[in-house]
Amino acid sequence: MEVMIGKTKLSLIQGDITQQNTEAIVNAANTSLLGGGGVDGAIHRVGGPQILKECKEIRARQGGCHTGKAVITGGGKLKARWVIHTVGPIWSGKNNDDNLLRNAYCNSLTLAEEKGIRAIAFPSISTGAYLFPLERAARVALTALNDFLKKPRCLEEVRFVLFSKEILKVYEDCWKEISGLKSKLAYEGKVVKLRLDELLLPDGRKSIHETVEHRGAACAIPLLPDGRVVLVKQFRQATGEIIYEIPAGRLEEGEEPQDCIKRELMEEIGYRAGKLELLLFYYVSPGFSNEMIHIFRATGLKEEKQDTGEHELLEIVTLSLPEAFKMIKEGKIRDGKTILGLLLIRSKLSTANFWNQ
Ligand code: AR6
Repeated sequence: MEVMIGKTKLSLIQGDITQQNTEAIVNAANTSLLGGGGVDGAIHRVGGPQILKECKEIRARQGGCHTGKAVITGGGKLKARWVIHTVGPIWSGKNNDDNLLRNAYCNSLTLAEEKGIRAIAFPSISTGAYLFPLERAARVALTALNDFLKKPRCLEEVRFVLFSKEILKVYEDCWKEISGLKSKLAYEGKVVKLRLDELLLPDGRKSIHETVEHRGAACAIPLLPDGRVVLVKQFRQATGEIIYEIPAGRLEEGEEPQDCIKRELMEEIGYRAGKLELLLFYYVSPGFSNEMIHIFRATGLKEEKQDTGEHELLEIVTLSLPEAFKMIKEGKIRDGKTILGLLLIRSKLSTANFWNQ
């Protein structure tokens, strides 16, 4: 079976992993990296002693390979130029088995990407000597791949090489289930969209994941020449209370964070920033939203005529930094980006080079 996932071809075939002509093949290794039975034994047998020699060098450097991690060696006499050795979990029936198996696939794919590898072949990791239930392993493997390929990648082909007709059928049926999963936009508003994605869980049940899509935002700590900071105070419908915040705004379609915050500084507090430095960017709540915020430090502020637009209900508050830090401590400033931004400024004030601490 062959299908395209974005620009990457997924092939599911019956065969022997040692005979694949892909640029890399993946070995279902163990933590010692010293070889074993099954796929591992076959790869070392066909690839010759060079692979074991390189595995021993890796052992000398880092002492083997933890479960879920991956390392790379040359392919010795194999057709494949590279062998990625990963260690799947030994089935224990605990929830973490799924995570570790997922990690084995994700770390192998990431390593392949880092090496610029275009085509890679996987066996069915953990489902032989390590006794991971086959259907469950197929769900974890194919879901991990499907999720990995949601971002643009340079991989052109990912091939699963399954040892028997029966194993191939399990993987094919599992792919049919995954490709039938639905995703729908439940709500499209001015500020957010709500997307509902059907997910296939390792035990075969389906669940719905709710994602709040948001274009992202930019904010800034505006520092006046005398060291005071300018905040805004306003009633927030979502919290039902008045909140202190640094100036911030939602990105417009295609807008750069820097341009967004320049505009917001003018609109919210009536200042033009002479200098904007990016301090940090972070996901606000990755459990359910893709919103990312960029935090800047704004200095060289020049007062301009305030262009309030929709912001007429804002009250501008100017505080010394010690006053602002005290308000954080007392729980009076409780907006995440404001706390994070102010604490960053505080660290920068007290150390010459914040990031090299
Ligand atoms: N090509 C493709 N698939 C194969 C091949 C092959 N040449 N040989 C076996 N399989 P296993 P694990 C299938 O036991 O469960 C080793 O001793 C096999 O039918 O190789 O991750 C290591 O050193 C099964 O479906 O890997 C570890 O100690 C799948 O590959 C331990 O086994 C995986 O079986 C790892 O166990």
